[in-house]
Amino acid sequence: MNASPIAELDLLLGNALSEISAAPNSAVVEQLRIALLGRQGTVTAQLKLIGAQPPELRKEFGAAVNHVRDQLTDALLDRSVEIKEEEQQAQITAEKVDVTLPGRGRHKGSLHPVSRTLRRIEKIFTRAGFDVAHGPEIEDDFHNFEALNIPKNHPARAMHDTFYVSDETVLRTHTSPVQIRYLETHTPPVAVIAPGRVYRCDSDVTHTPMFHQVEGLAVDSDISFADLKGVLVFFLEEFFERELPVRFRPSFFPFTEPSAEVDMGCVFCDGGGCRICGHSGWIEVLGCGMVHTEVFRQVGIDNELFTGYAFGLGIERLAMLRYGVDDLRLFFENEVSFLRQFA
Ligand code: 2NL
Repeated sequence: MNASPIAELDLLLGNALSEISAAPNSAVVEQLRIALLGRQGTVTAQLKLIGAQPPELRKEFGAAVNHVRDQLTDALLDRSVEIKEEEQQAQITAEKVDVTLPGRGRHKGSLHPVSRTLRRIEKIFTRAGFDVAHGPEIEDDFHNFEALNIPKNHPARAMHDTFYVSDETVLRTHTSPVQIRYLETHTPPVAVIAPGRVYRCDSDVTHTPMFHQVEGLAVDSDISFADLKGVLVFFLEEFFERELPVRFRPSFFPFTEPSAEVDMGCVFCDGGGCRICGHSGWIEVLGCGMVHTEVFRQVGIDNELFTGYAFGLGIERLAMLRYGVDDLRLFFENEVSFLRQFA
């Protein structure tokens, strides 16, 4: 049994509408448009059949085919607009930038721990009234040794301690020569620190051939050992940001008399005794003393009118104590993973 032509049109419309609404993209919509409304399309074929209908059906059939064509034309247009919007939305989603994501980050450089420690030391001493002086790293015999009461046959001059540049010049073994030069160009009262690189022909786990030192010197008409003690205790407590037990032990340096070595209470065990302080509760941090009369004589300062104190400390050593670094060599390897920890 054949369904009526009108019923077939209804079926065609129903199927076409559901195909259109299921079309996933504009290409499929266009295929459907051609298949339905194109020159060879199924609806176009129906339009051509209007004239072939019996006269009593022609008007109704014609209206029905036109209705189907209009419905499908609208549906195709609606679906393409819908798809265009879907595609645009998908593109926007795909291109969306999440501005709340954390950035990838840039690594900023930072000061080397030795530089940081040096700046910290300079800040404390300049606040206490000290000038900061610099001098050459290649020194002559007079400024590095002779003026400091280190005579020609002194053990500190032996080849194994000093890098000789020539018979008469060396890589400075301490920054004392900077202070000798300072005394040659300034008249007391003076208060100065001399930071910088120093060189010793020595290399093992606790010694590197180059390291950094700060020396300090104060000369005036009435300088005493009590002034020395006061300034060093002030410095250590500022540097370590805490009250510290400090003790002075008698020692010897050719350029000071009397001389002392300074210990502070171990910052790792608070004096209780640990591996770092050799279970003594004390850590040696400085050497110091009252400027030797021979040093004053060498630079033309009157021993009857002036006295002075001097001290010297190793910067790497203080940096190790402050930052808890247990291996001196880390300062010279420049491993980025080590250096970043001081950012
Ligand atoms: C240490 C000991 C010291 C000095 C350095 C000095 C400088 C002049 C005159 C007298 Cl111009 N003395 N410097 C004095 C005592 C000790 O350093 O253990 N340094 C790491």
